[in-house]
Parts: sequence; structure tokens; C-alpha cells
Amino acid sequence: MKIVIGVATYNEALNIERLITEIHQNIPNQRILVLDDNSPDGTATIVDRLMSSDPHLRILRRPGKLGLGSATLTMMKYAVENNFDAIIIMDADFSHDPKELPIIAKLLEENDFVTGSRYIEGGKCQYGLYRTIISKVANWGARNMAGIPLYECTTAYRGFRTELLRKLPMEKIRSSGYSFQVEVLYYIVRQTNKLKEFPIVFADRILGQSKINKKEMMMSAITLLRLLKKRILSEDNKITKIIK
Ligand SMILES: Nc1nc2c(ncn2[C@@H]2O[C@H](COP(=O)(O)OP(=O)(O)O)[C@@H](O)[C@H]2O)c(=O)[nH]1
Ligand SMILES: [Mg+2]
Repeated sequence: MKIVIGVATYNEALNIERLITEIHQNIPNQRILVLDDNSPDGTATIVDRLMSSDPHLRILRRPGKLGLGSATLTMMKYAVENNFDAIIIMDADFSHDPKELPIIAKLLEENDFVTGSRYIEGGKCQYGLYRTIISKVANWGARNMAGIPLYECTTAYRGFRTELLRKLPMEKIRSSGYSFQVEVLYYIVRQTNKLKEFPIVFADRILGQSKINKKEMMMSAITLLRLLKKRILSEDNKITKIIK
């Protein structure tokens, strides 16, 4: 399978080089796409240097910080336009372990959508109390308000077959930030039931800083309300059963 591994970056200069090395070690000869939003710490300059000796590495640059959601959408479009069979998206800060890339690739042979899951047996989340509560509330909302039949609806360690991406109504997705993760799932679960969760241990980042803030959390609450309304008004509001 021809796969692209997509990594959105904003100020990941301390992580990006080791991440690219470890992606190649774990899933050799596949393309890596970095989408950088003009990180002030020079993340893109590091990628440029690595690109001169790495034929599998590419970068897309945007002029400023336009959000993780729109970055993810742009990478998905890249996978479709460049005829990849699938895209795997992961964070740049080692919260998502590159050792799991081959597991996702294998699961994508039989599934349209694969996600790392902190909330099924064997999964774990090493957040502190505050972020654990936020994450649990967000996942509760995603299941019960947006009607997404998964235990994990918010982590970004995900694989998508491009066949599925081609069918999604991308133009309807309005979240540009973190709540994109839930909004895209709203459409995915209405398109396919070949969904698979596999357990991951989510490690909080060691280097660099988190970009999540109160505004992103507010936007997530608004997105959940919007999806609830959409679900109530639509015919396909029955999806509530958890798929194992
Ligand atoms: N290109 C781009 N990447 C972003 C943006 N916001 C976050 N990221 C990246 O998205 C990933 C997850 O962000 P992070 O700050 O670790 O969020 P957290 O894990 O929820 O605390 C990291 O690779 C970030 O560099 C953004 O606005 N643009
Ligand atoms: Mg992180």
C-alpha cells in the first residue's frame, strides 16, 4: 500500500528531526509530509535541510498559524490528489509512538478508518487530571451528542483510506482547530462501518509546548452542539452503537 504519513507542525523544532528518523525506521520507503504554519522556531528550516538528502520527505508551508484542523484537511487533500492509498496522521511531539505505524498500516488493509485509542482495553493516557477530565468530557460529547460509535473520538493518531476521503463532504467541515477531529468523524461514521480502534499509550509531550488553549476548548463545545443539532435534524441519527 502506498501511504503518506502526515505531520502538522507548529514550533516543533525540538522534535521534528528525530520524529522523521523514527518514522522512516518504522515504516520504510513511505512518503512523509510535514505541514508547517511558518513556525517561528524554524521547524521548516530543519525539514528543508533534511529534504536535501531524503527523497521521501515533503513540506507544505502556510503563511501563519491556521489551526490543526485545516492543516489535517489540507494533508488529506494532498493524499487524494497525489493518489496515495492511505494517509496516516500523527502529532509531531511523540505523544503518538512511531512504532505503531506498521500496526495502522496493516489495519488499513481491511478498514477504511483506524484510530489509536486510549479508551479501550490496553490503552492508556498519561495526561494530568485537568486534561484527562477535558478529554473524557469531549469523548462523552462526541459519542452522545455527535453520535460517534467509538470509545476514542479525539486523538489525532489516525489512518484513513483515500477511497473513504474521496467520499467525505469536506466542504461541510467548519472546524479549523482541534474540534475538527470530532467533526470529520461525524461524516466518517455515516459513510462506513469499517472502523477500527487499537490501544495506544498516549504520552504527554516532553519537548516543546502544547498549542491547545481555552479558545480551542470553547470551539469544541460549540462544535459538539452544532453536530448534535445536525444529528437531530437529519435522518441518520441512529448511529450510537459502539463498534468493536
Ligand atoms: N500546522 C499546524 N500544526 C499545529 C497547529 N496547532 C497544533 N499543531 C500541531 O498539532 C500537533 C498537536 O498539537 P499539540 O500542541 O501537541 O496538542 P496537544 O497534544 O493536544 O497538547 C502537534 O504536532 C502540533 O505541532 C496549527 O495551528 N498548525
Ligand atoms: Mg501534544
